[in-house]
Amino acid sequence: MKTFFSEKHRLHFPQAELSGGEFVTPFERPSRAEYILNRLRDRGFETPQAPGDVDMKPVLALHDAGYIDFLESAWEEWKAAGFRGEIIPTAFPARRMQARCPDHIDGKVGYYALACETAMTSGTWEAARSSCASAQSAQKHVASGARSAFALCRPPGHHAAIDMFGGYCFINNAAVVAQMFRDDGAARVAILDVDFHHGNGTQDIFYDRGDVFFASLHGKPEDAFPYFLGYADETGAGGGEGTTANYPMPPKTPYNAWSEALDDAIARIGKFGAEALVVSLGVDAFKEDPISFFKLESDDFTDCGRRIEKLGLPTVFCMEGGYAIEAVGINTVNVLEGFEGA
Ligand code: SP5
Ligand code: ZN
Repeated sequence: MKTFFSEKHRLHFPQAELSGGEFVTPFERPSRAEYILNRLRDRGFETPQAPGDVDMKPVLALHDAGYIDFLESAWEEWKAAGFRGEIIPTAFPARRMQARCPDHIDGKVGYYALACETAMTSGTWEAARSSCASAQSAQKHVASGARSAFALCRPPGHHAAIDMFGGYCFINNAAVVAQMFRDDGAARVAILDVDFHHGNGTQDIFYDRGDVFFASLHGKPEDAFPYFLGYADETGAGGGEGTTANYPMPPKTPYNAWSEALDDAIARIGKFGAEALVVSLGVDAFKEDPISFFKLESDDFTDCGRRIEKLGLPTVFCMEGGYAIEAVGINTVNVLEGFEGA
């Protein structure tokens, strides 16, 4: 399986994440990519290929134009306002307030944010674009006949909604890949999100669309970020009724329970008649993940990859989360090896 990866991910490295009332070094940090690259090399995978330029057309087909403009100009506006730190939202359009975008950058940031753990810096936008470019090159590789490809995306994407960033995400890479498969003629596409966190952004983007099935396995919203989406009774709306499937699970969920949800999601994707599959590949369901609460072991990720392969679909893996830094490479590559028949 070929890997697509851009060194430009390094341009996104905020110093701070607000966590438990403290500023800590972000869990989503550049060294995550190094661990994954090292493991790919150690296991004999092909040398990763740099992506081509990002194509903004499918990005703008899914994300709000004002949101994309905001991401592009946020850093300059933040500096021009005289702020000295990294971009961190502090005020939000909470209940019974106006959902109108302010002019001042401090207000705009809150308008377009879903959470405030995710800081933006001078290089964030370029890194986000390069991450999406890796996903797009992986899609093109599969669309031209490869069975599968791995987009080593950083920053990740699945929390990025139509018009919101947060959860370490800015552009929804997996959603863009799904849209590109549709544009290439696949009548139906599925996205399987195995990251520990609910893929609220992906769900938001496709909630009323019947052509893209979205399934997410995640920590239940009562107990886990992003807290405000991902309940089992969210099943889609309008033409998308029945094409969203959520599998919220409680603290300490082990692989036997998690894999039952996985099998159900896989069966639903098969019945849906998907012609291509996008996997939002987070490995934060791992038992040692510092911000998550499932109990998967490293070998379970191999088994997960095997089960996904049984769908028999052209598949693009997009990297999402996974913060147990020493194991992130092992767990990620285990999924890919399981898919390839290990
Ligand atoms: C892509 C992805 O995995 N994003 C995850 C974003 C999670 N952000 C907030 C996490 C808050 C967890 N706080 C628990 C701290 C336990 N030490
Ligand atoms: Zn996650």
